[in-house]
Amino acid sequence: MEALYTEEERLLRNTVKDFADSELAPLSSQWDQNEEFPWASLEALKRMDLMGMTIPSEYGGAGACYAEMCIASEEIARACMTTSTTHLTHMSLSAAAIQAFGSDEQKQRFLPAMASGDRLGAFALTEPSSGSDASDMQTNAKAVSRDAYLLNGSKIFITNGHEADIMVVFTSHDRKLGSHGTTAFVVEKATKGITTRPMHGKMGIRGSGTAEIVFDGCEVPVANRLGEEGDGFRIAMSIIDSSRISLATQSVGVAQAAFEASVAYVQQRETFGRLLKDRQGLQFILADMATRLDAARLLTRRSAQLKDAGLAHNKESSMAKLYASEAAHFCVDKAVQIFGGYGYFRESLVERLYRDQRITEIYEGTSEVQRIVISRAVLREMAID
Ligand code: COS
Repeated sequence: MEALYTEEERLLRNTVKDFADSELAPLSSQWDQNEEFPWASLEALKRMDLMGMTIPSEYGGAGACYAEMCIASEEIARACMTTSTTHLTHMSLSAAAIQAFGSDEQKQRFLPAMASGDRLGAFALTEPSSGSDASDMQTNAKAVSRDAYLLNGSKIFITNGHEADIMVVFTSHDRKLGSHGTTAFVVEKATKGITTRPMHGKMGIRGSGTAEIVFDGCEVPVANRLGEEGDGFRIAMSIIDSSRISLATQSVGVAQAAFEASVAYVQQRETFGRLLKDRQGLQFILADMATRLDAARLLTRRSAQLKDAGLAHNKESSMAKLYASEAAHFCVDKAVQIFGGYGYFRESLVERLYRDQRITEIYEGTSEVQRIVISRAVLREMAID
């Protein structure tokens, strides 16, 4: 696998890996145990210029391509899933939506502070009654003058929702129009009429912020609308298409962490007078973990390369996200099994990885939604008529 990377990519991996091991990993347990937002980790990412990695250099970012982003993001997730979730929501959802669909004026206004990490982003799509069925939004945007809209409604499970300064918010102006009645806005947290309520008690990625957001007569200028009225769902779906690549890479990162812990453990732990590594049953498990990990990484890299080449990648990013999250599930589950009782306690790394992994099969489209996307694409491509 390493041989498939260029010299620059290997250098990038080594640099981010060393950084993540020394600055992110030591804090990861603290964020988890205290349900504490990872501000110090974000400061470290800012110092490394990673907050705006994929934002073009003209807006203050590093201008990295998706293949490079995958390499860096895998290392961040390997070290700390809480930090990874916070970082990817900011960069691959929120900033990415402004980057792809904002006017030049909007990009100049919002992206530089997001690229530096001085202003954190969120992406508010999910609502209490619309998760997988994302176009069925109830948050209403009503044009009240030529210059402004009033937003009313609520969003739920929004990552960075309480902490973010800038939110990309999806609304409906006419529910009868379904996905064509949706509109996206960039909403600044300081705007009147916004209340955020942190949601506590998650199983994993416990330090990441998750919030409910209520819009109560929140006035947003027309100048903050992304695209035209009616473009909202298309914007959301197209950004999520790319962001699923980031999520796949995050899954590879958490799987890699579980794999490395397992490989180290079987070389130290003895049962019945022999090291675990000498037992074929354990060797077969490691072989399956290694194979699924590489397959997940390759699918992810392919979708990133398609994205970088400007080619369609809707099916391929769903495949990468689906496969990588399920491969990660397999790896963390086997890791806990290999560690036995030691893997079942809070102080064990694999216990946290087991909890942190689970969300990768749920957010940014459940595994079931990925299967819908893939099967629709396959049937379209292979239609007989
Ligand atoms: N890119 C651009 N446009 C897209 C698109 C995409 N990936 N997917 C759909 N669209 C467009 C379609 O072309 C269609 O437009 P027209 O009516 O003009 O033809 C419109 O959006 C509606 O598409 P479709 O009918 O396929 O939408 P569905 O309601 O059937 O929903 C799924 C499709 C389930 C795939 C979608 O709702 C989804 O991905 N849901 C999960 C959302 C999610 O990830 N939520 C988690 C949020 S955490 S950030």
